Amino acid sequence: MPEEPPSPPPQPPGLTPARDAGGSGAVVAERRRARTKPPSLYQVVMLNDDYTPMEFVVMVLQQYFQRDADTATRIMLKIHHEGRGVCGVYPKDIAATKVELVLTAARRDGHPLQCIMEAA
Ligand code: TYC
Repeated sequence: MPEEPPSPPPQPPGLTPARDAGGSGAVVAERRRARTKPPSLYQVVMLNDDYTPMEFVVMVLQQYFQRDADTATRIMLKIHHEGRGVCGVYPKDIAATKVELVLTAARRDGHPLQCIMEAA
């Protein structure tokens, strides 16, 4: 019965055996570009309105975006004065979850706060 040819040894990710250019039988590993791309990032943006209390926005920034009180206040005031502000930058599914959490909390408390995500 014919025997199977031996399979090449497994390679760590990112490495591939090079051709035996020198004919010496030596096998070297070449580095390849990693096949996985980093996840695309989205910024979660909050929009100003005339009705949502400032304290609620500061609480949202602290609770859902892990901002300390000073940073949360600064971001809230930026939104208040400029119309919009970035709460944070995240991979797509995390950004979508944060938008959902903010909108749910705002509607629960009866505020018209708007929160969107956009490609960073
Ligand atoms: N403009 C609101 C007020 O004066 C405060 C506010 C800030 C609302 C940021 C929304 O995303 C917002 N009460």
